[in-house]
Amino acid sequence: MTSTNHRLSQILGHLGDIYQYMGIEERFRALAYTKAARTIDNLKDDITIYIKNNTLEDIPGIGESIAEKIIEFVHTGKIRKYEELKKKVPLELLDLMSVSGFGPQSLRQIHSELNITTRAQLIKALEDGRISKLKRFGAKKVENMMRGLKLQKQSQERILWWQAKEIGDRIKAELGQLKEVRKIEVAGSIRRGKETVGDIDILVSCAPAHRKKVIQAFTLLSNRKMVIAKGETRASILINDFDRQVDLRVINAQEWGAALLYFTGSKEHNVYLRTLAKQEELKINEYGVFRIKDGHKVAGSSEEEIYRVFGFQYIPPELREMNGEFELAAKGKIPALIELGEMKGDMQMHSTWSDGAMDIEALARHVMEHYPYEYIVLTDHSVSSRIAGGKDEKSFRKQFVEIDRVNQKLGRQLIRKGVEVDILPDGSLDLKDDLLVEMDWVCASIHSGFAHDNTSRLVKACQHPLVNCIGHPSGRLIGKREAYGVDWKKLFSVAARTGTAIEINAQPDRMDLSDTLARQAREAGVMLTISTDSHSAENFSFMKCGTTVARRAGCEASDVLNTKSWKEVEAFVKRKRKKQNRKP
Ligand code: DGT
Ligand code: CA
Ligand code: CA
Ligand code: ZN
Repeated sequence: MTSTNHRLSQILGHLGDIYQYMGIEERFRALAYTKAARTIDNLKDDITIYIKNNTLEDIPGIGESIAEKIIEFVHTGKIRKYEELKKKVPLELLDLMSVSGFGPQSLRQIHSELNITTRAQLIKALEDGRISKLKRFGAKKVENMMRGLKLQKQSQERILWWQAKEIGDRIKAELGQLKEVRKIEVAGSIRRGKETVGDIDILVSCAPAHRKKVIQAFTLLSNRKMVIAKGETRASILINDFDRQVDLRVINAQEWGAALLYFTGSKEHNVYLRTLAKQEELKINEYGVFRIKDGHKVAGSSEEEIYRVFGFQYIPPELREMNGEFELAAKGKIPALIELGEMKGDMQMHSTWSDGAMDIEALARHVMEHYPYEYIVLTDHSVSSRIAGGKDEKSFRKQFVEIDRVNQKLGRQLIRKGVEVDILPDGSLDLKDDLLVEMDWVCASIHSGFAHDNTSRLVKACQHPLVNCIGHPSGRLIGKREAYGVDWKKLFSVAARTGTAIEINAQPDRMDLSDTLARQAREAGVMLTISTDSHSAENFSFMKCGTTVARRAGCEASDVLNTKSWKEVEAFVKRKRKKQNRKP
């Protein structure tokens, strides 16, 4: 429906860019197309309705010439002028026009004199000195261009959710100190818990008279690098952390729910709500929900209220990805998503015995002081993880004695005996069964052979009666290392059948299982664990990262083993040993 508007708006926007590229003689046309693109993207009704009613030219900014193009697009799916022009310009370079050091004139010269059409060719020509030989391209300009390119690349990259969340929380705390700020929230992909984040979105409500002051304070935040834009109700800055962009929107208190819903997204989730609204003769935007016929406001102050208007249960931000959430909400079947406070233990961590930074006693005391856990499982590495200081059977037996000593000193059975045992290339384990059988919890992981499909190794590990969990199952490191190949369907079915848990590793660059895989695992009946894989004191706080992944996977507490008491963990271990006919 609005997808026609969207596609049309994109093409008109590209035309605007092309005219801008063509230079100063075309500047009015450039402006007209850019504006028309924006207008059409914000239209409530499908553009075809305007054509039918012959009201195209009533839309502000749509003159005769653009109206013709629109009609052509709706009838033929194309705009001939666009097809023609896009053959003449280096399309891939057009989004560089706004980057410092570039600009239409420079790009045209580079294109016509060096026949460069792609970003890669451009970088090469900058590096091998061809560009600095062009007229009007001095060393200083070239340097500026290089810097511009680097910055643009950085801003295009995405950062980890955890990093973005820290930035968002910091800004929320700093700006929230302003007494004029009534409510403040971090919205966008951070609020939804997406594993990587593009930019940071902050929403503030305040009295209209205080907007100016709030926006001023935002542009003066302690970690700002530069101000990108500043208006009456919004502003954007770049901050020093990862050169990230932060967008601020300032709204009135009675618009809070509508604005929060809008700026939390996802875009697809919002678009669907808009479609529904239209069917019910309503209009939804960042200011509220309104009756179309008389403009009467039906809802807007809270998200709950807005969902209710459409007959939906409240949908938590982590589920707003057009992933079946509306079907569930309509039936009142949104899961009671797992909460951080429901975690009763942490089941993967490393001490100085392998590659951790804290000795066992310090680690235990840190946990006791900061976390309400009933248990933690110490899982140092096994022998073949040499770089990680992996230990042999003798060392683990010594460690058992140390664990007993610390527990006794603490006066409670906080620390449980575990291991992160290596799964060897043939799928066998790195430690003998007669040691593993004495462990309270055995987590098995792959630390080698990342280039292969590892399904058979993981399946074999699951079939081992003494393996209770598969650690960081995909092996990915976000932005650094791809996951190895795994037939997930097969693995999940074997894990469910054998009573083997699968880990959601809560390290921010792992999030492994990912949200999508964790969802599949849950649906296959696999018991999950969420563990921080802590190597130092601060790492324990990553649990929040893990519960966020689980929430996005639709998990309730009952889907995650370490929301349960240690007694139930023991029962889980016993069941598998018994089933696989190997008693301790
Ligand atoms: P990101 O920043 O790439 O990680 O992802 P988001 O989801 O934070 O996206 P962003 O920052 O572009 O926009 C924040 C929210 O604002 C987005 O989730 C939904 C809403 N939004 C932005 N642009 C549009 C739009 O054109 N239409 C609709 N319906 N919503 C939008
Ligand atoms: Ca964002
Ligand atoms: Ca944004
Ligand atoms: Zn590991």
